[in-house]
Amino acid sequence: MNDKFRNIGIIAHVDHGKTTLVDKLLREGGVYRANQAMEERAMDSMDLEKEKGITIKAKNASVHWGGKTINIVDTPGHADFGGEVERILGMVDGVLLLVDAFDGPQAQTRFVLKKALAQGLKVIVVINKIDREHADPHGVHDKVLELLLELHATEEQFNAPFIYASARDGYALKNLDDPHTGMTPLFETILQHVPAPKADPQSPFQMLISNLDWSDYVGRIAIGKITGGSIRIGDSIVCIHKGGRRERAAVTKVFEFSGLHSAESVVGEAGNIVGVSGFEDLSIGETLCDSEERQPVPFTELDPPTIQMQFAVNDGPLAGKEGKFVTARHIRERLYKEVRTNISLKVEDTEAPNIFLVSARGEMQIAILVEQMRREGYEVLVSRPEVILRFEAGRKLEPFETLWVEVPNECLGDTLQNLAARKAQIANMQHHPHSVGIECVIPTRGLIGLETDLVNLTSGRGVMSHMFKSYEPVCGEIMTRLTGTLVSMETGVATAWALNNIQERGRLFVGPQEEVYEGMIVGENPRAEDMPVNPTKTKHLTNMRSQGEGKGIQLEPPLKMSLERALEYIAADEYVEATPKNLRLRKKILNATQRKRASQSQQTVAEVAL
Ligand SMILES: Nc1nc2c(ncn2[C@@H]2O[C@H](COP(=O)(O)OP(=O)(O)OP(=O)(O)O)[C@@H](O)[C@H]2O)c(=O)[nH]1
Ligand SMILES: [Mg+2]
Repeated sequence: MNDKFRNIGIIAHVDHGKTTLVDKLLREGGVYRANQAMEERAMDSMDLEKEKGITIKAKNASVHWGGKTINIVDTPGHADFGGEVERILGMVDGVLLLVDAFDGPQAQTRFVLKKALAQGLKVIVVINKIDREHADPHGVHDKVLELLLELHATEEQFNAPFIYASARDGYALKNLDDPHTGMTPLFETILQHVPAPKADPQSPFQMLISNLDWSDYVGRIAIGKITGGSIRIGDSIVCIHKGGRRERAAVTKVFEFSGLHSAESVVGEAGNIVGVSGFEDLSIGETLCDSEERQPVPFTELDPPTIQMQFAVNDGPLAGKEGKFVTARHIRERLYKEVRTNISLKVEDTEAPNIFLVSARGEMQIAILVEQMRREGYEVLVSRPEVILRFEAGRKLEPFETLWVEVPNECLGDTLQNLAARKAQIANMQHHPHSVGIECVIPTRGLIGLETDLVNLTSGRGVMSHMFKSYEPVCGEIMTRLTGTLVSMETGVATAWALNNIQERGRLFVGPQEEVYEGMIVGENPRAEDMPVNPTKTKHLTNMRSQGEGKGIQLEPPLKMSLERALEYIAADEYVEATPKNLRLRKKILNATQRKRASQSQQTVAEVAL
């Protein structure tokens, strides 16, 4: 035991206020000088996190309170990033489970709580956002107890302390009618209930790698909790790699967390969460220790990915115009680099040297990776997400999820119809005064595009959350897109005149003066088939051309999809072309004749595209 430290993880469903709570803990933990401006949601430091307003990566911070160092790990709440939560649980000794005082426990509340209980971690329940209108902290308290029962919490875990908080307004309470005294009640509860880390300063050095970081000065940094002994610069230590290979190296730097940043430290002490540099080639889940003779620290395997997509080299006519990194080697290196830190992703080579398979928890996780790659100057083609099938005893199995949807009463009919088309089986319906809660079991395939449909069906008032359930026999076809496409048959520049004619056939995705190419999807055909069109056509000029011709054309603004929307929109024989400045949709096979031949032949389109 090392009583100087407390290590906690902050876990919850998306948007229940984790990062906002960390802001207030940092402020009261003395991270900011009295008059220093405080950034909102300071832990969401990545550009994409700021833009999207969600946490994507788990991150460490640290504060001092009551004579102790409290290491805090903020985690993402979106289901696609569940792997980030799983991997950090080995680093902490307790968790703050945040639950929105109005929404109550949601799908990801259940997922993260289940994982924390399984690790035997101490739980403190924080019912947050009690300032919200219609907040029901008592009702939510009962629902959390029900959830703990359902998840087979031990008696000790069931007797978890409850704190009521408004992270936004900066107070936490042990009882709802207590006076507001900032975050003190929460700090006190943490010190009382989260045990000091079980780590003996006298035993040999040992640390499980729970996170990786990179610094231009020292290279790769392994982050984790020291579960035994201590470490200093110059110490000669061993990494037990996956598969058992032992590698020895000297420690070049030791870091510890201080506020939002990490700072160099003379010694890494037992029980503290630290960063260690000295090894180049490390993965999360590996063990650092003092000697080759030791056994690795057990690492809990993560839930497997359920969907996969192809990442292919951009071979379209506009390839390489914007991106710096466009070759198969570039893309391959970038993907394999990603999986070293993003361990719930998997990358595989395929038989085609220019195509890689990336597996993930959900399309959002892949969309974030593609977005990051675009910003770094990569160009890549991405296919539609497909679920990962399994074969057992001669049967074909696919992943299913439990889905919770809450919609306003008047949208119930349309929502049920949409769910039925996605092969959802309704398990339970709960009628509230103005809304209905639907619980159902749905194939993961059926979730693709559901969020967009729900926004449209309920004018943004519906909420949904889902959680992987099990692999079951495949349940038949799901039609996800009922429309066809308008496909360009020429390469060139789109003209207003041509687009004006095309827009009579369907919805446009491109505007005048945009570059198009043969096989590029330039619009949506309301009918289910693909229709060839020529967006580059110009009006045949005659000598008799009257004044004003070509003017007065009114084009509808083209539909520009977000990356996530585009990924769920495309069909199996299509790609999203992602470049630093553009997102285009295209057919995998660009040439019309070849495409026709491929779809007629016995082989699947996918195979021919390889
Ligand atoms: N009314 C109210 N809003 C809050 C409170 N705490 C957070 N919020 C708001 O809830 C939204 C989400 O807050 P975040 O702190 O980003 O939530 P999060 O749990 O970190 O979200 P993810 O990391 O994406 O899962 C923001 O708009 C916050 O301002 C609170 O106590 N009361
Ligand atoms: Mg957050």
